[in-house]
Amino acid sequence: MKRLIIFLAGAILVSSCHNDPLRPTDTTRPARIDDLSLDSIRAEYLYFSWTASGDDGEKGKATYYDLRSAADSSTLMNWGGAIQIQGEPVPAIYGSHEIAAIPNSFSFPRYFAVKVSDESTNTSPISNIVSLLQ
Ligand SMILES: [Ca+2]
Repeated sequence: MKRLIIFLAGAILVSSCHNDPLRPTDTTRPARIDDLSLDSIRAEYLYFSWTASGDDGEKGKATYYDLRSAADSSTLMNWGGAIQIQGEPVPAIYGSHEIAAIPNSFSFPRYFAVKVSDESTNTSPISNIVSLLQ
């Protein structure tokens, strides 16, 4: 009986380990989003849309979006200094039409882009940039 308990404890440990050879580590990042667009500008919200990327390139479902903005495109391209925006949707399956309503509290000009990550924090390249000049 004691041996059985030790065996079970070992099995649980192995099944929760990321290095389990039966479940290889995910190293494939989501594909880049190339169709980010600003569809509608309202007094209170900006409405963005894009086509969902996947967990692995163009397959599956990613884990989270990171939509950011900056007052100039070079800051946005450097990413680290860009402002994170709240309100992105949870990713749907690859190819889905995604919509985000973002509170319109920006000064102009303003540039926007999005990255998408999977559950292993593999992150896509930066998307196309959308500019809002006035
Ligand atoms: Ca992946």
